[in-house]
Amino acid sequence: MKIAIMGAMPEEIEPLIEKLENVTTTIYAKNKYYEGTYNGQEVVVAYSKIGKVFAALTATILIEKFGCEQLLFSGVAGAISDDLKIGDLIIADGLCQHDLDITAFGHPHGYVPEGEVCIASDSYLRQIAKRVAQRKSISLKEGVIATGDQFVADPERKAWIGKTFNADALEMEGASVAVVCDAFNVPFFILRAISDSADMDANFDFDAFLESSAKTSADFILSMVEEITASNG
Ligand code: OS5
Repeated sequence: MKIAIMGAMPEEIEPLIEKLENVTTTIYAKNKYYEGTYNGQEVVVAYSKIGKVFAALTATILIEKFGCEQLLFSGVAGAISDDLKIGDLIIADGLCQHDLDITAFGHPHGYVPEGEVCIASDSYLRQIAKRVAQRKSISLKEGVIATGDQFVADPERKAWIGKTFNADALEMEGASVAVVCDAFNVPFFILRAISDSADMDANFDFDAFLESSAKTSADFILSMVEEITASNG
């Protein structure tokens, strides 16, 4: 079984690539895919580029071209919940699109006909994450992550997203990965480490903490791959 690990930005996958063995690379549809092994487990790693469209493209290719049967996303996010501080980890139990709006037709925010507002991530993979967190005494928050094609650096927009979707964190790719994996019936998991608080200081904090938070997330994902391998063995 091959596991896909994706991020959106180079910084989000570099700590993963460094740990791979037997690496080969393929350029496909203007992106680079790293096939290799970690702890004996076959993995395919890629960053999509920023935003929902690029993320959907990469998730589709990981599944349809590379044959991945599980997908783990690793990256950073802006915090909504006051509980979340820079460097903290959050796993998504559900993902929604905060910028999807056909409310003019009487539908709720984030909803399109034949879709759903919130897509649930795989419960088995969440259990794996909780086991890893317990073993390593890492605190893990679980909650809704809201996705949109917008870097949020505005307290009002942040508060609206939090209230409308009951969201704890926000980013720009997770829900589109969820849509793709749900459509192909591929179990998926979205992990984010907080890089900023999506408010006035967001740009500054993002630049300062992208690398360290991306590494925190990537290290946790690698521990999950070890746990998945052990569970399958
Ligand atoms: O992937 C985008 C979403 N990520 C999560 C995130 C987030 N999302 C929304 N609002 C927030 N407050 C968030 N905090 C964390 C992070 C990422 C945000 S977009 C950052 C763009 C930064 C950038 N722009 N140019 N470069 C970097 C340099 C560059 C130049 C050429 C090629 C590649 C990079």
